[in-house]
Amino acid sequence: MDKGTPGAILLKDYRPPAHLIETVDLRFDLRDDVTTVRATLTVRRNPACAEAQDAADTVEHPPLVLDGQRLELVSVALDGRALTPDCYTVDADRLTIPHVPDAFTLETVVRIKPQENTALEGLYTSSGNYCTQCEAEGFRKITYFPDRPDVMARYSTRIEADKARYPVLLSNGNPVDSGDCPDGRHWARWEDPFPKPCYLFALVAGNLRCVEDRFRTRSGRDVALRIYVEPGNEDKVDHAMASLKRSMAWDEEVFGLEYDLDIFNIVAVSDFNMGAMENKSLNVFNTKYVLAKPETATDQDFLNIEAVVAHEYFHNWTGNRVTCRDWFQLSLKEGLTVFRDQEFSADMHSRPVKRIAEVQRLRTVQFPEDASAMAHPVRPDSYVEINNFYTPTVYDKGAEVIRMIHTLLGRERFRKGMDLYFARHDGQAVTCDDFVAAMADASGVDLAQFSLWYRQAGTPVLDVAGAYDAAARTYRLTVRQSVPPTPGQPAKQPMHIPLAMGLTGPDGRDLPLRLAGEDAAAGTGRVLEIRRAEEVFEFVDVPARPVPSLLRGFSAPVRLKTDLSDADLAFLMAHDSDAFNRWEAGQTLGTRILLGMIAGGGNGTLPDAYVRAMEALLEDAAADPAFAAQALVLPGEAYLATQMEVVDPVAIHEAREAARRALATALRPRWLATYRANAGNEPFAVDAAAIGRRALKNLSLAYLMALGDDEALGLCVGQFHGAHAMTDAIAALQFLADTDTPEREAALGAFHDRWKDEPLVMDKWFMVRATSKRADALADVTRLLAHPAFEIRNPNKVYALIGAFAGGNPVRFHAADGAGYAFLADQVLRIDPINPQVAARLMGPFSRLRRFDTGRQDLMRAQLRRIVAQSGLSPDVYEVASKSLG
Ligand code: B3K
Ligand code: ZN
Repeated sequence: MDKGTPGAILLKDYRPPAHLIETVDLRFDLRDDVTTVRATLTVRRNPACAEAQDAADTVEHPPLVLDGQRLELVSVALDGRALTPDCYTVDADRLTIPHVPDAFTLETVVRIKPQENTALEGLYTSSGNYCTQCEAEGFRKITYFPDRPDVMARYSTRIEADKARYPVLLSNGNPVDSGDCPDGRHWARWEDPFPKPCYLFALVAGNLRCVEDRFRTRSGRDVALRIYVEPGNEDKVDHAMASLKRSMAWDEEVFGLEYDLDIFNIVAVSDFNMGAMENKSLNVFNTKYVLAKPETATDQDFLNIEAVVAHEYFHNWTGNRVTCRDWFQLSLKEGLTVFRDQEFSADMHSRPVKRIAEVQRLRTVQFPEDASAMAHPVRPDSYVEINNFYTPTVYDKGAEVIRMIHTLLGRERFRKGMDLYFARHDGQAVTCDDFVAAMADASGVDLAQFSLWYRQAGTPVLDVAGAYDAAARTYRLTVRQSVPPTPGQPAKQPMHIPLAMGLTGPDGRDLPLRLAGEDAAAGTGRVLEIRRAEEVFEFVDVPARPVPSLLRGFSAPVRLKTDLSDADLAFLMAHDSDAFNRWEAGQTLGTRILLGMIAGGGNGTLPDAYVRAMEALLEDAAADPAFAAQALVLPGEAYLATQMEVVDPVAIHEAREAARRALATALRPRWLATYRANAGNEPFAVDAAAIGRRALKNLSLAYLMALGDDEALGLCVGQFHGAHAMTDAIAALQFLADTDTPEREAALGAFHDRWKDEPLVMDKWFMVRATSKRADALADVTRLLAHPAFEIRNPNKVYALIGAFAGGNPVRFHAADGAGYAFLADQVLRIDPINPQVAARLMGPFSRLRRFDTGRQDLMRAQLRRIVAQSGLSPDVYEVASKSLG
């Protein structure tokens, strides 16, 4: 990390808070022009700091410093006495009161303008309803407060608003009282019994409809579950509600964790910077992760909703009951909660298929970040704008770190570690080290070297070579590891890496594994622990040359290099007992072939062995359609890019398209048969089997459409117009959108006319156009900026059109003339004054510029310099732009 960046906050500068807040009483008066917030805080000097100061003989009481931004201060009173302006100072970021007693009550009154808040952080309006987003540092835009997660307080909140326009008034905890005011207004008071950091505060006021259900916890507590949506959307919450109930049951069963209040509320809002927010008992969600019915949402949407509902619910323990000491520890709650939601989804559906999706995301999003100018450890040690650190590294690599602890400890000891973590830290704000200590203490496993995973950035490389000695019947694996340099970390230490593996015998079965020096074989699969730069493992009693199956289940987030031959990979593709590694072997082989084609070989033909291996998968597809639908996909363009020294997006696209056409031609009758076998109009269900059949059907259609003949086009158009489920409609639309046919325009027009009043469905329409492989994609995207359904202030729209083009259409975004780059820079500059978080997030592709040829690098740098030169740039965009320039 660049420690020299101006304005950077450093982990090593952490100090405990000088003052603690015991209770917070908030009164919100919501009016059209302005909202008034009266906050009454009971404050006391932090005894921990007071002792340290007394020991150092400093008698002087520390000043009270409260964060606050964009607040109009009306009054300040201390212990009931109004303070005159000479008793405090206010600047753009804080309120400071130099002389305060040890314990006191502070009352502030401020005015804010939620209607003008386009950054969607703090209190803002969405479709005319009020809502909040406080994580990470939005509470300071609502009132003066020590806005840091290690200050935990008990909250009570009174909300007053016009009754007709805002019939629903919600905050955290339990509703304790409500009433009418004389002038058509009403009020409600909420109390949250659990102390919490201010980033978990939430308020909602609006015209919302509620769908209600119940859950009885295993200790017999009846919990009211309420999902609030805008009128008209009540028919789209069943799946979210069912997902919530499944999550609650799963957390009790797997982790023994029960819900702790009588109400759990979810509110869906259409203007939201990210997916959802775990505010205590009042989760606020992007509508994208709540609303679904088969006609409007894809299978992937259904899966995402289940995962995000679970994720936010799981935060109640991992994040809310035990929270982060400071924002450097963000992965304490995020990595752990992602791991928990991944395990939940794996238990609900197919574990290998879920794992494949996780690894694809890790490799195409997190590995590139780890190799970019924005690379940072899972626990960063410096940031300029914390909102830039809600990253794939903190979330997804963070989850991998937890998964590795799970692998090293095993299920039972991991559970003991979790129990100890809660026993020690319930109600506290703690660090990643505290989590690792609980795991180590509960299990007796030494995790000292392991904790480097929190501190060292960069994706480790594991280089594994095998040697069979037929005479001695031994098989030797030599494992070497290295971690590449990253910004601020030129030299790395060896990591503690769990390497799950097996040895596959010539008959395709796993061999018993016995290491030299062991008395007997201990099963057929094991986890080798790599700790040094080089380790050698010698297996004895190996009857024939095995093919090693390495990194089963992707047991560590590393780049694996092996000396396996193409024939070995084809063998594993057919026989590996680990489903993930069967998929992986096919991907590795496919990657080799495609990289060869990219380098100019093969004139578009595929090795026969590869085609036969794919054919075998296709023949067997009915046994596990969901797995087949993954295994039959060629490595994606984003993944191939990570495998090249210098990324050539055009060559990648052309080679992959040629390979797709070759596979389509070679196996056309089989694709057609598979399409037909899975195209029956079965009743719609969101279970793993039905999702798998739809995925396989649509993959078959994709291959047929790669040929684009009349028969394929006919099937595609037929599917589009006859589809009952969005999964089928959008798949067909996407294939048509790449074509140059009248059917394309007809389908896009029909889809638009049917769905123009459904914002989430229109996002899909924008996304399909933005990711079209046609040469006119950028011109189309530029035109669509003026479409009536596009709104520059709505994050979903920006991500669906601009984000999808820049991040999801590499061949057009990276056009050699630099037009895509100029377009993205224009949009970043336009959005930054409106919403800095969204603007900064759009810049992801620029932060990876070093991976491209010098021509493209120069063009991207020129745009970054144009961005940095802009006056009044937000810290969010400035940080990404300046670090990307390097
Ligand atoms: N904790 C929130 C993310 C908040 C992002 C702030 N910029 C959602 C989640 O991870 O559950
Ligand atoms: Zn989270």
